Amino acid sequence: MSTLAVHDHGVVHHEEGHEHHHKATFLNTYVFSQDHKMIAKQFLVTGIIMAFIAMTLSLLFRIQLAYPDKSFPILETLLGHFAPGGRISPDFYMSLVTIHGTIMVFFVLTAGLSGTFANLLIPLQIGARDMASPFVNMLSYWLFLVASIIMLSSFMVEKGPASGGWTIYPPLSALPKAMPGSGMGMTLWLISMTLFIASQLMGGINYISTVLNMRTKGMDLWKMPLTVWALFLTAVLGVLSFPVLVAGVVLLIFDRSFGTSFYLSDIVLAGQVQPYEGGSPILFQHLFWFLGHPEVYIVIMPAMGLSSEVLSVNSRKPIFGYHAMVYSLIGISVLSFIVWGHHMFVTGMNPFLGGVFMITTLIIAVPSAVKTFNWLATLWRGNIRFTPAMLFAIGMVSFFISGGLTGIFLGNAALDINLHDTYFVIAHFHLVMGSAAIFGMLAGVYHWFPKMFRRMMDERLGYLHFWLTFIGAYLVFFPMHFMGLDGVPRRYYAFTEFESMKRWLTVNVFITWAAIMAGIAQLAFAFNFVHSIFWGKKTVQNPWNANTLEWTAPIEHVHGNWIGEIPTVYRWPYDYSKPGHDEDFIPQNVPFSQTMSSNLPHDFEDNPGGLEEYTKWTSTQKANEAVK
Ligand code: HEM
Ligand SMILES: [Cu+2]
Repeated sequence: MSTLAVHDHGVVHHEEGHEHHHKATFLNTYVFSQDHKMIAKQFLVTGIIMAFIAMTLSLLFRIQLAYPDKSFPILETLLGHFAPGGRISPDFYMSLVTIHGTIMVFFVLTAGLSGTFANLLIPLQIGARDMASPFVNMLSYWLFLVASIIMLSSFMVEKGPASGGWTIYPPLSALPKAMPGSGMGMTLWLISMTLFIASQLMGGINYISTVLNMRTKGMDLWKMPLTVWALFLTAVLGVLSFPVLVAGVVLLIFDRSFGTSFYLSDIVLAGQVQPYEGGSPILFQHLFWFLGHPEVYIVIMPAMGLSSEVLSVNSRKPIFGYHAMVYSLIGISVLSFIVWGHHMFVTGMNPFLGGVFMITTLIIAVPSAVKTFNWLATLWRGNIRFTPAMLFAIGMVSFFISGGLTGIFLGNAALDINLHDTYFVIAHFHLVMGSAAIFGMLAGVYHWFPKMFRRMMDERLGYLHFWLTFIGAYLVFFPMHFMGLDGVPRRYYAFTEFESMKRWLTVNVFITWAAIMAGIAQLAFAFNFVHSIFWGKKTVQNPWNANTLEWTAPIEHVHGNWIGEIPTVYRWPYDYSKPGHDEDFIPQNVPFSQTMSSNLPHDFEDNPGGLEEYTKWTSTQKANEAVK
């Protein structure tokens, strides 16, 4: 093996020489690191902290829903004027819902999920020494952190954080005096999101250029693991759709502060006719959902990629329908841009236009079903290892099916007009997004923990975490379908004001207690995560016997990922349980001359010599069989 390290930026120098130009201080190792592996960990830890905060907010408003008439003095002690007399104030309730949704969707499932795994896996799985621009990559994390801090700081302003829901529709968001959450809190929301989007773009452009330009020898697009495909297409979606939200947000800032009227018209506030003319709040909805719909795929596609990988590794089987998996990701990506109108069926859009959006929306069910079918076929007759990561990946599939099915109902305009803004929608997106995407992320955390922290997580705590969360999530979200069908609206502070909804009180109490149980289960995860970083069992280099390149890199993290040469790739990543091979896995960097098994004949395309060798090899195999 060569002692020379060739960096992708073209600098050639001795391996031991790394320290002389990057002195390893605490600050540049843990804080201002430009190493993608460290940035991945930063995204992960920040994402987990944000997830716990958002979860706590949801438990607070669930308590309000379960006990709408009771007061809890402790709430006043904790929240001060946001909970006078121990009851959460209606305005603060709206803020809680808003910030819970915003943090979960953007800060946890977008930044926490993609930021962690795109950073960790893209360079390691395609055989690159780092991102295309490690410096911009570092900036991406820092902007994310600043955005998170600004979002949380809105709890410190007097009138509280933004309210009106994570979609921040005008006019509530555009008129600073409309409600408490339209004031300073909303301004902070807008600033935070603008920085957040800048962070996403920096990250996304880096991921895209890294995948396109920095793959190692032999790693053609059709040899990339599905994780890389999914993270790559996610980045494309983000780069194409987030700028539209920035545009929407900037116009909103203009309306709020500079007297324009992009979104305001015919507004009467406290009996006073407001001077705004022209403009339309519906314009904001178009801009928002042009991001908003692709956004739901920005959160689910990385989860799909991670789960595909975990399912294949732990079934000890090639992923079923690799090409179909990639094409369905591409199909979903393209389609996700032409369906945003399904969030706007009730805005009074022309029914013909509604019909067009309905058809495009329902077509997404096709690639979604292809993926589901392929996951199940991968599991079918596999030699399954039920590691915690595997359970979470199976859980992801389960939630994707049960949440996706209700999408088909909602996609029909005639049904959606009744179901819009009810608990049915809450049930739908918490199953697909709140549960499936989180489970995919957790599958990723359990599976790649040894790669990140060089130690194993505790399995028993992992099983405890899985079962309590899996059962808890169904107990919380399944009953909501029935509430929604009965017409219970979302974002109501005291639904018992209405006689017809009183009968749902016991169900709300049940859901709240299930949510508290699921919340407590997350402490098992938090403990396991922190404890294992320091005291977990030390890992071996390839603990899961997986094929992808990250497991060929040394356990100790080195700058540039591999000591000496970067591995060359000869085969696709799913050569599991191949006849004619001693072990049940063949890593991507094992040449065909060492073992002729491959599941993918096209591995021999562009390699006529290889195909010839393979044919020769199979005929000798056959001859041997005949002799036996
Ligand atoms: C077969 C696929 C799907 C279809 C046909 C579908 C359809 C729909 C429709 C029509 C709505 C609007 C409901 C309303 O507001 O009245 C909706 C809402 C939503 N969907 Fe889906 N969906 C699908 C998959 C997904 C996936 C995979 C995710 C996330 C990973 C997702 C996340 C959401 C979210 C977050 C909302 C609510 C947005 C809000 O108003 O706050 N959906 N879906
Ligand atoms: Cu949508």
